[in-house]
Amino acid sequence: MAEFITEQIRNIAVLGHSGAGKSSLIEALLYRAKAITQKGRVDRGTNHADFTAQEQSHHHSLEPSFLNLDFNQHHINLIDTPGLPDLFGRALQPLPGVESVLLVINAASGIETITHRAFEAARTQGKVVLIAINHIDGNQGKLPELLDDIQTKFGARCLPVNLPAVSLDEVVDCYLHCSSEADSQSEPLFHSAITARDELVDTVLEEDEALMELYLEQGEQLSPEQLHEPLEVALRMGHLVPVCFTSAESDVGIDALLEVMTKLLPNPLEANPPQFVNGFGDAMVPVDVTQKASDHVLAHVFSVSIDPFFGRTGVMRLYQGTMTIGMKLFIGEGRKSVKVTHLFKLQGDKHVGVPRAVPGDIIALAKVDELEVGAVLHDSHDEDKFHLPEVSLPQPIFGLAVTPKRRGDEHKIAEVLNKLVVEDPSLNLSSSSFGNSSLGNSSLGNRDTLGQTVLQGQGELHLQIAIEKAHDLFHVDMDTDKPAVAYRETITEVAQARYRHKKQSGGSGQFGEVEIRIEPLPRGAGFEFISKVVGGSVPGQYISAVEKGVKEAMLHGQVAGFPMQDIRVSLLDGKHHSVDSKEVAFVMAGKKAFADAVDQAAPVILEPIVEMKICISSEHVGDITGDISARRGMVCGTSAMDEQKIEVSVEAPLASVDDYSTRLKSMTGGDGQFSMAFSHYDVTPEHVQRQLVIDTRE
Ligand SMILES: Nc1nc2c(ncn2[C@@H]2O[C@H](COP(=O)(O)OP(=O)(O)OP(=O)(O)O)[C@@H](O)[C@H]2O)c(=O)[nH]1
Ligand SMILES: [Mg+2]
Repeated sequence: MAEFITEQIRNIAVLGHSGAGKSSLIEALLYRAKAITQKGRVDRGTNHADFTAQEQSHHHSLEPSFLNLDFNQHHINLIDTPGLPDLFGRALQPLPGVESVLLVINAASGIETITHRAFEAARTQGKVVLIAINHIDGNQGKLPELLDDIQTKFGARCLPVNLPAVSLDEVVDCYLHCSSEADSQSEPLFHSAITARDELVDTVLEEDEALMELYLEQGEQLSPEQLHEPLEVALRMGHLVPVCFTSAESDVGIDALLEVMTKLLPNPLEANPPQFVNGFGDAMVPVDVTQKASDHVLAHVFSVSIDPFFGRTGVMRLYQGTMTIGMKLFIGEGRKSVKVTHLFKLQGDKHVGVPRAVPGDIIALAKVDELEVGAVLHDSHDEDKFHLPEVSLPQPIFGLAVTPKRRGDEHKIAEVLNKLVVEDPSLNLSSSSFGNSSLGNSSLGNRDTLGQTVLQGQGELHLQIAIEKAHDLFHVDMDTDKPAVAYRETITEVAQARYRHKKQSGGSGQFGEVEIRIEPLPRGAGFEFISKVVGGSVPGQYISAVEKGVKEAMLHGQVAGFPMQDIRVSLLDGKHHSVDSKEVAFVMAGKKAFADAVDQAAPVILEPIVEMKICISSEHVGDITGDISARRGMVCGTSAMDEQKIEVSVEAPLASVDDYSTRLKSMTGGDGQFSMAFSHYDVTPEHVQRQLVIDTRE
């Protein structure tokens, strides 16, 4: 591999909806640049980006993969990403490591869910976006309409840098070497190439008044070289989104795309630099990276893969300094250094060893167990607290309870699931039933979910793929089931009870007597214990024993055995015996008095209520709101996201929407999306309580 400098590097993540042709396009680019000797095909499982057995059997990309090519003295790092909606979290993972996003759109299907989400994510993170309209072969008639649609949805700033010739066997350049001879080849499908060029130049000139004046006064044609700086400004500000046309099948537009990547897309020094910060919490201050080869080493890990053979491989973007074999690096605030023994460029499944890496490059480090997504590697303790703010990933909305098929595999399963979560931060492991910390925090004992490991992710497919991987790669088998909903119980009235625990068996006995009052607390308040004992009727050392007994009783409510919450318990009075009073006697008395009081305090079952935001096309709004009402949910409002998309805000009991991922897919043909977050607990309607009581008795 040739040596290169930072200015020659381009880092490009390829995003877009499944089937857009991202992996095929990468294959065509690699082949054209002679980085591979044979052009593989996704449908035959021979393309280089989809190299895992799982990807080859699914015929879809399932995780980010890293490829690179050298073309015209440039080194281009390409990151392929999955386009399946369930795997969008994985598609977002490489964004911190790149300057540019190539957003691929299938000309036959037009703008799809992931096209939208990827465009928004890329711009929110300040990435330069280049759009490729792929599958142009066979879809000629649809192209002008699609370009209009792109401009309507993503802004008039989306301008073609080439146009397909009417024959569809080539593309006509509109910017870099636009000529009058080729001018009319794109007509009547599109404008002439020169008209398209003028539009582009006008947009670029808006970034540079002096150049604009020169252009207007002298009527001079400006060369792409003269326009380079304002073009880069327009790209990084998002004022210009170049559009090009390709066919990964017939290789049309592949040369042109390579040229656009090398001549228009920014090198690492020209893009919006990532905002590193030093320190945490209130002490956090922004710091700028220098991107100098001679500076301290600073690298950020944005992807980690764990393979039974290769071990842990971290893919990182080098921001500063030169990384070399043999060098010792620190990871975050770790005191112990790690030695760089294996430094690689990844080419699909191939690890190609390199002796060094320069700033701006994407490289991999293998066999370092401490590597995690977000880790920062550096060679001086000055940078111990440097890090990049975390990329926000979609919240997990779907969970499966997992149990080992074989007894005794619990430990192995936990280990493998943890590996999967390290690789894919959009997965989540929880021992609560849903909504990770939001519900997890309120779990007091958790009778219904105790011991249940729940794997959470974006949808059924996301989790199915993870479980399949655990089986294929790590040879663990799991049973999966719908996770239990974390029901709770509480009381609705004030009650008082007195209980005497007395036991005389042979020698010394047990004696403890308590009187308590219980009262409902506001929702979410948890548990309070107050002692109002006067005159030492319950001696100080036994008061905490009473509290312990009450807490034990609260683990299993009396309606259906769910943990209890939102209750204040006041210890009012009691009796003790100078010989027979012991801690255990007061624990028992507390427990029984509490149970007797709950009996008289009209106990009820509480259920978790979630807030949901459902984003759908306007034609589905009626179906969705009707369905939500039928599921005991409440529509709180709707708002228009753009001309076609509506966001419906909803509150619903978790129990009736815990299969919503599958439900929404079937109601909208896969077009809808939703997010879900825990809101609060509410009293479960009586008929549902009755059913829960029957269910728990069975
Ligand atoms: N006719 C035609 N077929 C294409 C083109 N690009 C890709 N395909 C085919 O479309 C199918 C999907 O292509 P992929 O490259 O796997 O699409 P992807 O965007 O990587 O899809 P995911 O990995 O699921 O996100 C494959 O069968 C390709 O052979 C194209 O330009 N023209
Ligand atoms: Mg793919």
